Amino acid sequence: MMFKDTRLEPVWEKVRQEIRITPEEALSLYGTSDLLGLGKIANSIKEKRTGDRATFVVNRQINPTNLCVLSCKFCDFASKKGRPNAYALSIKEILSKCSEDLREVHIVGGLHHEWSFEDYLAIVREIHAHFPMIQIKAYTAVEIDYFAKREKCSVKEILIRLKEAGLVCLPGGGAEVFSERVRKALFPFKIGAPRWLEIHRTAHELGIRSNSTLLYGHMETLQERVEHMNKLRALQDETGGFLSFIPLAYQTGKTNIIQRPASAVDDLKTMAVSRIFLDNFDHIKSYWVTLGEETASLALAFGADDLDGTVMEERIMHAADAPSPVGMAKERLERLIRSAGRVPVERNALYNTVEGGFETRPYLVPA
Ligand code: V47
Repeated sequence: MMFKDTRLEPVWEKVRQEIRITPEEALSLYGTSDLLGLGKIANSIKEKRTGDRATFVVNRQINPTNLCVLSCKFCDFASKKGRPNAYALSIKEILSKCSEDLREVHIVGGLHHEWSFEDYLAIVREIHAHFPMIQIKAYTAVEIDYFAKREKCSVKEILIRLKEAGLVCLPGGGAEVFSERVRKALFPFKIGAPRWLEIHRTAHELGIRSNSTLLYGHMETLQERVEHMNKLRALQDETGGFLSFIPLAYQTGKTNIIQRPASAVDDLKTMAVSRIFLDNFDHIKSYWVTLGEETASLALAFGADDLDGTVMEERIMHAADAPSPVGMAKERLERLIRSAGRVPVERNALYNTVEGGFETRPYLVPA
């Protein structure tokens, strides 16, 4: 492989020999002017793992409530009691959003001041009872922490009860960026890195897989992004329980934290750096909701192997004025994947393919 920026050569050599790169090398990749060279390295890793395929899932996001006891400065979604946009869905309303064609429901929402853990648990139990064919991905580590504190019990107990009710994996939200500096400035009352990682470690120990995210493009530094990925890589070395990494481009909304969203160059670099750095992650997700369709499609040549899903009713990013659609028909997702020169493959929440094709490696619960 030839590079315009010869500084990419040592990284390419390591990738070829399957030697992991250091955080310093990951940080230096952000400094390259050879965007396409960086993309080629990430793409070679992606293609070695999953060839020309790109997966997607027929899923639906359900945000049961936007009422939230937290007041994170970066969030446009959360609301308070009495505000005109505040809402809380009933179980009946939630069930009416589910249908048998779904392979996954993705449930995340606010920390409701009046709901008990039993209320949140009932959502999982009822969906599972009525739609046993749908895999349920529900509640971020932030919610799990809230349930454990409200119930005065351990995270392990909460997760066991959720698993019994039908939960198969945790979404990756709530991680934001693992930086105490940013946490103090933007989300001081939300859990930090140690608790987020502890909750995911506990989930993995119980055989509950999970995703991971990085919220970027606000006030974090590039070094903080890499430190974040480094913490995820270390936990993945321990447990192997993460299914995917999802870089979430911050939607500027009305919070006035930053005036402009990250550039497409930054989006693609972040995608590529994560694919190269996170050598122990099977999947890197290009989330079209935050990237927009064009960048999300380009990202499939910069290391991403998955375009997430039909989503149907996205509320969190759209509360922050995300310009992407709120959902996408399956056919449109497939077209988007084909337009990127990839072969669309439908998957479920656990990344098993729906019709033949490849299987993800089996996950063994650590002893
Ligand atoms: O934790 C909040 C982020 C996350 C904004 O696991 C914002 O498969 C951008 O985690 N602009 C929730 N991001 C969403 C999430 C997610 C999404 C898709 C798939 C999966 C998965 C997980 O959204 C929050 C926060 O980091 N967020 N506000 C915003 N204005």
